[in-house]
Amino acid sequence: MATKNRPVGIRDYHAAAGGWGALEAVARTLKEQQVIARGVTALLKANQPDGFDCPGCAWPDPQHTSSFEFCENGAKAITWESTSKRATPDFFDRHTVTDLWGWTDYDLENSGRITTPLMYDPTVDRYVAIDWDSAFQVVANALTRLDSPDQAEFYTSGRASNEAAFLYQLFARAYGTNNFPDCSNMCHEPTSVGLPQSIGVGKGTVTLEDFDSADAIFSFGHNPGTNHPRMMTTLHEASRRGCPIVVFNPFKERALERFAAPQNPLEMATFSSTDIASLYFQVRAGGDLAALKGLMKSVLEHDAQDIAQGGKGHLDRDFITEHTNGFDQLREDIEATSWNEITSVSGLSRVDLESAAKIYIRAERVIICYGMGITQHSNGTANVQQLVNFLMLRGNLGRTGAGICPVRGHSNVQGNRTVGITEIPNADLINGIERAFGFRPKQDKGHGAVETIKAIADGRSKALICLGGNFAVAMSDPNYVFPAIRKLDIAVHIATKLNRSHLLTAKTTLILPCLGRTEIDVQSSGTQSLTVEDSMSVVHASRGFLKPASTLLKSEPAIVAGLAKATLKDRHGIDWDGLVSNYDLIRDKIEAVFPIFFDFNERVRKPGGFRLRVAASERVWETTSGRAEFVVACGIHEDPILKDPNLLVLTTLRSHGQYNTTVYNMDDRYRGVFGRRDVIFMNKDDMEARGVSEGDRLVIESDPGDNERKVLEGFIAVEYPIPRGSIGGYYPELNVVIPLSTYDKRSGTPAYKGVPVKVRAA
Ligand SMILES: Nc1nc2c(c(=O)[nH]1)N[C@H]1C(S)=C(S)[C@@H](COP(=O)(O)OP(=O)(O)OC[C@H]3O[C@@H](n4cnc5c(=O)[nH]c(N)nc54)[C@H](O)[C@@H]3O)O[C@H]1N2
Ligand SMILES: Nc1nc2c(c(=O)[nH]1)N[C@H]1C(S)=C(S)[C@@H](COP(=O)(O)OP(=O)(O)OC[C@H]3O[C@@H](n4cnc5c(=O)[nH]c(N)nc54)[C@H](O)[C@@H]3O)O[C@H]1N2
Ligand SMILES: [Mo]
Repeated sequence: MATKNRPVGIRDYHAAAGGWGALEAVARTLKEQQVIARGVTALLKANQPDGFDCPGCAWPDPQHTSSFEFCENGAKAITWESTSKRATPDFFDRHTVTDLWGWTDYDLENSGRITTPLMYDPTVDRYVAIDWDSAFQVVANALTRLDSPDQAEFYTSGRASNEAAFLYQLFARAYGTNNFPDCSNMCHEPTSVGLPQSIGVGKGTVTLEDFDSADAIFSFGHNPGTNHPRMMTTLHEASRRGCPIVVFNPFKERALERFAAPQNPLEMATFSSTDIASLYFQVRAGGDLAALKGLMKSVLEHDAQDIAQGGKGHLDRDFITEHTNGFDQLREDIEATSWNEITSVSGLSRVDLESAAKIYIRAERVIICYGMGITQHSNGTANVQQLVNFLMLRGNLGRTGAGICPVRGHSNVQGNRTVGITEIPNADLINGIERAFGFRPKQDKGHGAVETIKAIADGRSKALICLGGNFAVAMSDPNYVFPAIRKLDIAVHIATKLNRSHLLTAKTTLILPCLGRTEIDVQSSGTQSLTVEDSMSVVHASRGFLKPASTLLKSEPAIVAGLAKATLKDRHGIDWDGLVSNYDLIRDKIEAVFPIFFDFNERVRKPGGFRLRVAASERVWETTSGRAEFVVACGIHEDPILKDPNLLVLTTLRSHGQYNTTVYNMDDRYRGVFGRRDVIFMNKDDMEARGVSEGDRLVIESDPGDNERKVLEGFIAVEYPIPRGSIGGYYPELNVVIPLSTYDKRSGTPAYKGVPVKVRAA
């Protein structure tokens, strides 16, 4: 490979992840965003006891009391927010919305922080400044005019604090709808749907301390070197103490292979690094269910052998008998699945799967971590439940050093759910609101993300309010989504920076600019703290300290309260102004609705905050049966390629230089891609079979089975060591070939990582 001529910007990258490359990247970001002074002080306050919660990811901090934990991509997220660039009314005066539409996503956000409320004026095709009261009134009028509250959609992106999210769901429920599409619908919804059925709670069962005593860690479909860099500290430590780490991922992600910890002086001084994965299995995209059945089959076979030889076997029979249902059905299903099916769909050999199963059996305590590689498939929920089944064979739940660890996305996406952002309210939520506020919200099921888009496209929904995010760009199938959004009566975006969703103007369109995590939030009782919940159910305070980007910004809770007050007047007697004057009062109400938050204000003031109870961590199963359930996924996920060898399975990924739809720069350092994103990673043999050479322009076409072709032209082929049958490229660019109909029917999560496509040279 070394001597080959590669396309512009494509190189082999040999260094370990982390290390000096990461430090250099931070210095560059700081410079580009002109924030040297502001940014550096901000970095020092990230995840400190008296500081703010890093908006980068939801990985927990050791007690939230440690010294600054270096994180390249956390640093990017913070500097991106604390930039000195501003998108002022003057900026919007200079650029029409039609002009801005032609800009790249990078350039849109790079225009800087929005400084004042804006309303779209179609006569001049521009956003113009509007005062807050008028803005609230415009929204209130539009919402009041709808025939039914169910014609409105309330989207949430997972950055909102518990306080903002709680007020937001209270507003929508008091207004009269359960339409809560949220980023979780595109992310860990299979976790929120799958885990409750299996173990009675939709959250992970492990704590950060459990990683110190795990004997093996299995990692499925997540890329922590880029998306959860602080998790690398945990994996680095585990690896150094000899804990095997077994990875299932179609891509050889560099940080999972080897990592140099920037806080390790020896590794930095000697340019050395630590090997992370002890076994790395390049499973085919969409092959995890098969791989998991292979692992379980191997465990059951070893168990039977051991018993035949007079041993005690390898299953935790006490756990299975005492705590679970459905083991016999699981065993039948696994026995009925042939090794032939398992190996052809997973792309892994029986020997490989057996070697991983041996590590599993030898370990007394096992943790499984997983991310989008598991959830974003049309069988995402079944995938999650097979992870649980695998763990339960040896009782790896609810004890020290063992358990399930969904690695969450947005920094407070889990907290948003906990405080009521859900389109499927349960009785506890409804009863809690009635108890605390004296009115009973309705309990019918509202819209998730996919249903929202369909309702808007059909004209059933007419208003869209977005608490953060870039909904239209994050969804699959923009050619369907974009025109739909433009048909709305009203679209409202509570945001920090300009993005493409804001340019999809409706009859009325508003942008309401808010404070970011890093900024001081002063209300009438004084400076406020917010709270967030991390991936391990720890709730802690977050307090910004930078001067706000503009004096006209309001906090998210204040904006939500403003909208609610203008719309609802004094309906249900909720004192919106009072709640916002002092966030302790919002927290009192959170506690009143959700008793799990008892003594909220007191407990959250302790350094490090507190962990919400997760019953499954104590082997208490809040399922309908009161037991943990082995949920069988019959058969193996249908493999499109086995039906039509011309098809490939497309998976979409985040580069190292992006945060979801926010593109910080055009580089994906660890994968050796620089200055471009128009790439499709392909296996050499798949390229040859199609007569494609590296650098060739491609045509990618998905086949949703209806008459609407989804096509993308012009991206280049990059030869990459991934399994045959799998191809990969970047999100959100590739959303154009993902049909809206390709999603997990149980959770509604789009199958962003399992799209059957045809590929040819242009
Ligand atoms: N810097 C940064 N941090 C982030 C984000 C960001 O964009 N940038 N996004 C945040 C959000 S919202 C989220 S949800 C998380 C996302 O974090 P991750 O879950 O890590 O998300 P992805 O990068 O989409 O993909 C993860 C991995 O799945 C692998 N994969 C793809 N298909 C398959 C498959 O079929 N099976 C298996 N086993 N693996 C597969 C890919 O190769 C990739 O390594 O990160 C959060 N943190
Ligand atoms: N093909 C493909 N599509 C995907 C995925 C994939 O892996 N592949 N991943 C999916 C996943 S996991 C997710 S979570 C979604 C992400 O979907 P979203 O959460 O909707 O998208 P983001 O890109 O995180 O939103 C970025 C915008 O949030 C706003 N913002 C930033 N900070 C703040 C803040 O503090 N407050 C407010 N109010 N606004 C703020 C800014 O205006 C910024 O432009 O995308 C999904 N889409
Ligand atoms: Mo996410």
